[in-house]
Amino acid sequence: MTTRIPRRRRIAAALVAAFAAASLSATADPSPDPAQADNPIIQTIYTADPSPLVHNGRLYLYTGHDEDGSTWFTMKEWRVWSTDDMVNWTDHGSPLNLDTFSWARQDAWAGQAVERNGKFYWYVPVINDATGRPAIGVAVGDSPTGPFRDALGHPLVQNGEIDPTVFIDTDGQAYLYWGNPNLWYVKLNADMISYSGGINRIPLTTQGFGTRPNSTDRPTLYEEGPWVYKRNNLYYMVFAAKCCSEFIAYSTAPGPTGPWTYRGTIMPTQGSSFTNHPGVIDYKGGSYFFYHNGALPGGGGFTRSVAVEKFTYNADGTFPTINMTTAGAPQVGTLNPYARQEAETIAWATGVETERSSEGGMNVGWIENGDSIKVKGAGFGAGAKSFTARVASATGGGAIELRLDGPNGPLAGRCTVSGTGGWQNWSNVSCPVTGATGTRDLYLKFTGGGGYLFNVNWWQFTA
Ligand SMILES: [Ca+2]
Ligand SMILES: [Ca+2]
Repeated sequence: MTTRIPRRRRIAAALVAAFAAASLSATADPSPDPAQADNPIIQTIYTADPSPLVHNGRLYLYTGHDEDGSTWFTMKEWRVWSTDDMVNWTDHGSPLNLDTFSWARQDAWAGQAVERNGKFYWYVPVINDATGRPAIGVAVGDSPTGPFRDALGHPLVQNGEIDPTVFIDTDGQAYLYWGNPNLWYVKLNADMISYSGGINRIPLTTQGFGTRPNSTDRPTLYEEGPWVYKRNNLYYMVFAAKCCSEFIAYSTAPGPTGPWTYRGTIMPTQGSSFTNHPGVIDYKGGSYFFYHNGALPGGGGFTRSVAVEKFTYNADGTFPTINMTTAGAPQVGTLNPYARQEAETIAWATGVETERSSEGGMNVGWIENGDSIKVKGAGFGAGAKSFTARVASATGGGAIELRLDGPNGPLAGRCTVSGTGGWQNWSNVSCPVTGATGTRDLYLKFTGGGGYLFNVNWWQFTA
C-alpha cells in the first residue's frame, strides 16, 4: 500500500473543545488538562458497550465500534483491547465482525466474552438475515484475542431481543441473560454453545427493577444491557435504566434466577450519550466499572467511547454512586520501557490510528506532524541509554521525539525515521537517550513535513 486514505475526523484538533463540551460530572477534575486526561480509554476509534474479562493476570476488554460520523447505531465489527495497569491499553484490532456469522445481516451490537476450559466464547447480538430480527450468536476462539469463528453456523438463541450477558456460577452452571424490552435467560450447557430448559422470562416487577415514572408500556426501570455476576454469594444484575437518556442501575438476588430486588442508581445520567452500558470486574485487588459516553471530539449517542472508573463496594455489598471522570482509573504499577512495547499500547493518543501489521498484531499509522502517543508511568529507574523503534514509511519519514511528562516536556531523545519503501516495509531505528530516569509519562511525539510520515509497530528502551 503506497497511499493512505485521509481520515474523516481529527480527534487531536478538538480535544480542548470536547472536554469543555462534555457534560461530565461535577466530581470530575474541575479543570481537566487534556494532556493529563486518560478517560475515555480509547481515542483512535469510537467504541461502545464494554465487556471486561481477566485472563492470566491481564484484563481484556471487548467492545463494539461506532463508525465515524454515525447517525444511527452503525456497527460492523467488535474490537479487543487489553491492559495490565488500567491506563495503558493495547489495541488487538477486530477479531470478530459481521462476516464471521454467515447468517448475520447487520448490527454488531453489545456482547460479552467469557472463558471456559481454555476457550473463549463471545456472545453477540446481530440481525438474523433470514428473519430480519435480532438473534444472539456465539463465537469461539482459542485465545482472548482470537481469532474467533462462528461456533454454530446459526443463532444460539433468538427471540427478537438483544444485549447478551453470560455468567458462570461457582457450581459450574452457566447462564445467558439478555433482553430489551424484556429480560430473559437460558441455562447454558457445559459446552457453552447450547442450552437446556427453554427460554425463561424474568418477571419485570417494580420490586425487582424499580418504578419508571410516566410509562405504561415499560413499568420498571429496566431498559437493556444487563451485566450479571456474583460477589460474596450475592448475585448482581447491573443494567441500563430508563430511556432516554439512560442511567445505570442494579438489582441483587440470593440466586442466579432471582428473586431480584431493586437497589438503585450506580451511575447517574451523564456524558453526552443517551445510552450507557455497564461492565463490572475486579482486577489486581481493585473494582472497576466500565461504561460509555460521548466525550471524545465528535462524540455523541452514536459515536460513543468506552471509559472506566475505579470504585469500592460499600461494606454491605451495595454500590457507591459512580460518576464519569476525565481522569479515569489510577495506574496499577508501572510500564516497563525496557521490554518490547507495542506502539499500539496507548494511554492517550492524538491524531493517530491503528491497523493490522504485516508483522502480526497492530501498528500505529496515520502519523502526521504534531501527533503524539502518551504512555503513562514508564518505570525508567536509573535511566535509559537508548531507544529503538520498529518503523515503516512509504514517504520520507520524519522523527520520533521522546518527551517526558508532557507532549512539550523535556526532550530525552530524537530518532530520525527515513523512508523504507512502503508502509509495511519494517526497519529499526535507534537513538541515544538522556534524562529518562524514575517513573515518568512518556510521549512519543511525531514530527516531520506534510502528510503521513511513518508507521510504528513497537518500541523499546535499553537501560
Ligand atoms: Ca494523524
Ligand atoms: Ca505492534
